[in-house]
Amino acid sequence: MKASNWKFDQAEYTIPKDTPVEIKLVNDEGAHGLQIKGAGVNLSNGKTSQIVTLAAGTYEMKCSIVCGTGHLNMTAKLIVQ
Ligand SMILES: [Cu+2]
Repeated sequence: MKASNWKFDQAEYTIPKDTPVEIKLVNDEGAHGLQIKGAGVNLSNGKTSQIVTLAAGTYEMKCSIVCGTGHLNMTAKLIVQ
């Protein structure tokens, strides 16, 4: 997942369920974090990746660092199927 001012590079990301997947955050521009609600993911402060195994569903992603005027627009969906 790539972040810039002020968006993620995709509106939706799809990963397979019940499979370990490495979630990686790349900041192309600015300083952003990534929080995935209900998935126990919070990438910020130098932590840039985490391996998760998730059940099927749709998870809300958002930037976890207050990064500027577009911060509240930094959302995306993680679809696990
Ligand atoms: Cu932000």
